[in-house]
Amino acid sequence: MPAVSFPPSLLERLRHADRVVVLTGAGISAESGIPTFRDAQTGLWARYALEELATPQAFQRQPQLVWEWYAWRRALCADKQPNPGHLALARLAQHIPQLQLITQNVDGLHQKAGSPQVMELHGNLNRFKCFEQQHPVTSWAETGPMPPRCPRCGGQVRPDVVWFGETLPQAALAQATAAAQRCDLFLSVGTSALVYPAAWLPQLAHQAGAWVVEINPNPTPLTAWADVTLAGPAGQVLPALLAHTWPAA
Ligand code: BV8
Repeated sequence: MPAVSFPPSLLERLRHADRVVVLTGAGISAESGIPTFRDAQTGLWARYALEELATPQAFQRQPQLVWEWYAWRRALCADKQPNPGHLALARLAQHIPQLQLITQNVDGLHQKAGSPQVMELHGNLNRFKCFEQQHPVTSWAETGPMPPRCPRCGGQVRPDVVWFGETLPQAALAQATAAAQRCDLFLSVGTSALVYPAAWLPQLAHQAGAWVVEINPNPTPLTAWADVTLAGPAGQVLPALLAHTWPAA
């Protein structure tokens, strides 16, 4: 991958930015060894469409299959570590006190990297609730039926993630929308910008006059209108961006 060059205007803008929003997607976890969403269907799960696994209807139809898919993903993520891209965003928060880090990811790697504030738009693989009443569930007998049963209402336990066709956590979405509409700079990192409403956020920022910067080795629907496109892997581009912006740090 050729080295990415940083326009001096971007470095200047980042150096003096007050309000920066970063939206991350599965691509920022790729260098940690976690398959991205669209190639997550490797191996055992290749024969299922995402819509057969990541929807409430799929869970109601085949609760054990969906439960096992998420158990497989949890196991896949359990030993993965933040990569230099996650770590660079944790350092960015030290330079930009009002940084808003919004993630579509459910792997918890931004928190592991030390980012002080992480807005999880799509939930977290390691949080659970019951399907029927949304009761938080933290433990269950591993020997019992899968999915486990809610100790409060007997409902089936599911991962606390947002499935396709489900609305996002309203408070997080409202906070993310407000941040996008008033930021100076919006970084879209490692996302295909295909899933809504998250994919609206860079558009809102652009309409409000912010500079939109895309960090992705591949083109996406953003590439055509982003102010700057840094075509490279986040684990290389983000550390280099910080090093060029704050060389003495
Ligand atoms: C909603 C959690 C209101 C679960 C996820 C019809 C009916 C109902 C809804 C819709 C509909 N049509 C459209 C919609 C809306 C739908 C949607 O957007 N569908 C898409 C497919 C068109 N959205 C919803 O349903 C949302 N809810 O709208 O509610 C509503 C309700 C009812 C009816 C109507 C409306 C809920 C969406 C959330 C779904 N949950 N995840 C789980 O993880 O199992 S989505 C999942 O995919 C991710 O969380 C992520 O958000 C999303 C996109 O994935 P990305 O993160 O972008 O990853 P992807 O693999 O796509 O791309 C990776 C990128 O990384 C690539 O570009 C690659 O080039 C790049 N990359 C690779 N390596 C690197 C890299 N970049 C940097 N560095 C690298 N090293």
